[in-house]
Amino acid sequence: MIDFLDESEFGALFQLMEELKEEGRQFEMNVESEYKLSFFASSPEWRMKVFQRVSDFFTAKANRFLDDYVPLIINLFDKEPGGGEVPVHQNWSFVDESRYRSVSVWIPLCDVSRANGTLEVIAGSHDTLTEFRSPSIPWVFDGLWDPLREKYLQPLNLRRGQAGIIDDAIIHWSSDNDTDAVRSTIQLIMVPREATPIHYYRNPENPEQLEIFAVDAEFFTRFQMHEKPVGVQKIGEINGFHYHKLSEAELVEKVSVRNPHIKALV
Ligand SMILES: O=C(O)CCC(=O)C(=O)O
Repeated sequence: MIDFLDESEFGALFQLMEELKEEGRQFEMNVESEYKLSFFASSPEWRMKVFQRVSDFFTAKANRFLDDYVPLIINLFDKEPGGGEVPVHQNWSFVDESRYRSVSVWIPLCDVSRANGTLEVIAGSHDTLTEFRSPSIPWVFDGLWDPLREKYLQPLNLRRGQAGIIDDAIIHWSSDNDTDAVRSTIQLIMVPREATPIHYYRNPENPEQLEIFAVDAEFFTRFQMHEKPVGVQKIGEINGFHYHKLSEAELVEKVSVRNPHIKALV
C-alpha cells in the first residue's frame, strides 16, 4: 500500500476519467461480465487511447515506487452497486518470471474496503505456485473458490489517493459492491522496461507444450481471450508442461514458504 496521489493530481485524474469514460460509453463489450472493464470494450482504438492517456498520466508517478517499469495493459474498472464480484484469479504471466516480475498498480478513485468490493489478496501466494498463467491454462487452485474466499483472502483497505502494488502472480479476488455508490478503479499492469513482454498459449490439441509469443501494448488492445495470438511473433516454446491442480493442503504448504502465518488459517 502506498500514498500515491495528492489532491491536485487526483483532480486532474478525475477529469481524465470523465473524458475517457464519456467517450467509451458508446462501445459494446466483447465479454459479458458482472463488472465494467475497459479491456472488454469492442473498440481497439478507444482501448489504445485509454492506454496512451493513462500511461502518460501515471508512468512517471508509478516509477517513484518502481524501478523503471512501463505499462503494458491499462484497465478502467467500474463496479456498480449491488454486484461486480471478480472471481478469484492470478493475473496472467506477462514476463519470464524466472528473470523478472510484472506488477499491477491498483488505484481506487474512492475509499475502498470489503463493503464496496476492494481488492483482496492471499499474502505470500505470488512466488511458489506457478509462473505459467494464461487464459489457455486452468488455475492451479481450480475449484478451491470457497475455502480461498472464506479463509485466506484479506482486503486492502485504502483511502482515496492511496494505491496498492501487487505482484501479478498473487492470488486475488474482489467481492460485490454492497454500497450505493459505484466503485471505480484503475489498474496498470506494468513490466520492467528491459523485459520482453510475453504471452503463453497452450494449444488444447498439444497440452504439454506452451508456445511463447512476444507481445506489446497494441496486442492487448485487440486481444480476444482464449484465441491463439495473431500478428505477434512466436519466440519459443516450453515442452513437457504438466498442469497440476493443487489441493487446499498443497496450496497452503506452497504459500507458507513465503507466508508461514497462513497455516494458522486452515
Ligand atoms: O478491481 C478489482 O476489483 C479487481 C482488479 C483485479 O483483478 C486486478 O487488478 O488484477
